[in-house]
Amino acid sequence: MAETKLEAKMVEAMQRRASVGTAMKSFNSVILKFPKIDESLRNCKAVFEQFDEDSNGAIDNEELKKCFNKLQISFTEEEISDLFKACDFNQNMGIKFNEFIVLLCLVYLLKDNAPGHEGKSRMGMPNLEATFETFVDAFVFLDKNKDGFVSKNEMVQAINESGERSSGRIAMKRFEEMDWDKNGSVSFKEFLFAFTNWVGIDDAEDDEDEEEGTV
Ligand SMILES: [Ca+2]
Ligand SMILES: [Ca+2]
Ligand SMILES: [Ca+2]
Repeated sequence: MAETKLEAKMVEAMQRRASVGTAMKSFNSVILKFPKIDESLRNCKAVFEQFDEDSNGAIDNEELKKCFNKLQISFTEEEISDLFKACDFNQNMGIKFNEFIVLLCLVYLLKDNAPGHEGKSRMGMPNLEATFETFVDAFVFLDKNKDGFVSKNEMVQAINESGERSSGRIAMKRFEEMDWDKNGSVSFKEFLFAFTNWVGIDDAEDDEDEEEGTV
């Protein structure tokens, strides 16, 4: 089901991570972590601003390369460009703040296979990495059959376990919010985009549509 090389790598990394297991016990325990996640992501804004060198509210390919250098993330040009395309959701050639969070979290997941990294900071941002770990953990919790995607049934199952009376309806609604391309399954990337919405990260830049191309 993976469409690109990058997506295939992400599924692989997720499955590897899933074999370790999850600390999540219920969907509610995920929700309880929202306030802390929110705080941590707000701190991420400072990182974003630091790498948005021309302060235009988006990180372009060059800025991203410098960012990776600084964070000592050794990805090939092709990988960086693939990541950029994968996270530049509205394809306006720039990574907005919420897209940046998704991108960093994907990097976090992909770096999981680096040998000898257990228990060490992968990116030099321990607080943020703890939040990313929560995202990964939550996804592993939802992906019961460990195929690297969350299906509608898996979502319903997870929310049913939480014992909410209206859980079926909530689960469907959550699932539809997450399944951005409406292909019936939720990838980790889609999950992350949904999460950044749920915890209330808005980039408050909806009104600056046609600014690309200005030099
Ligand atoms: Ca910029
Ligand atoms: Ca699954
Ligand atoms: Ca999907």
